[in-house]
Amino acid sequence: MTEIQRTASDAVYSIKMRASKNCDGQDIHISGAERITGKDAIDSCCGVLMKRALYHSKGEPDFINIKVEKIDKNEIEYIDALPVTTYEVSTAGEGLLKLEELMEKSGIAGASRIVRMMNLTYGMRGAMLLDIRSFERLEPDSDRGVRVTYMDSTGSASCNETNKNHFKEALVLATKVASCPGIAGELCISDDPDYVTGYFASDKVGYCRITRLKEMGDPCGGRIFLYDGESSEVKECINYLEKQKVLVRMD
Ligand code: WAQ
Ligand code: MG
Repeated sequence: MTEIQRTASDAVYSIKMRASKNCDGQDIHISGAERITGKDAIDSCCGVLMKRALYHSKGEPDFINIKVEKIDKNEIEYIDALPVTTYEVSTAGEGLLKLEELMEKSGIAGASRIVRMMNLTYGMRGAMLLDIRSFERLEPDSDRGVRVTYMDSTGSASCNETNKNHFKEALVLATKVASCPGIAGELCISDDPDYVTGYFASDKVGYCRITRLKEMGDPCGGRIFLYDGESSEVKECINYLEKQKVLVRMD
């Protein structure tokens, strides 16, 4: 018998995809996504992520990278998803006011100034990390920002969703970010031109979806993580956001 022996393996892998396009010599980000999965689902996950990269509303990529990395199961932290509330608004202006209101409710001062800083996040691959005591930006590289990785939801092992589930992926990210020591909250507007729902999330108010934060067709968007901690602990905070393996329980 020449049949390859397939043994069940409980090894766990991180799979990351990013896609970009060259515009006048500049590398423009198109799409990025990741999964944490078992060995037997690597194949299908890669296929799904590849399709996502190729058929994105931001355009056709010139460069696609899929990285598969074995990770230590014992390093994974399990966290319950933040509770979700949805606020229906009819205009982007109304949505931005709701965003400010939720920040104030979370005890964050200077909400309107923070919302205006969303303009500076356009084109970044990661998020702005903003010190809400000094209004200083804390990202080591302000063009790239801080990119949260090594996260997924439990039970997504089959990887069978080809279309991006904006809500589910954002809830995973927001839950990881809110669980990070020193983070007081997060603002997010999608940079996908056809996705206008955004959110504010914090430990205090949970994950608050706001149904309109920009106009349809607008390619702007970004994320700001609000840091309220000691400057000596910023490194640790960034390390958690970038490296800690997290699986978010959803049901
Ligand atoms: N880490 C840090 N920042 C990120 C990451 C990450 N892993 N992924 C994206 N960003 C930043 C980057 O600047 C993007 O331009 C911006 O966030 C928006 O990313 O409940 O789709 O992936 O329905 O376009 C919100 C869902 C969807 C609301 C958000 O964001 C809902 C979304 P996108
Ligand atoms: Mg996007």
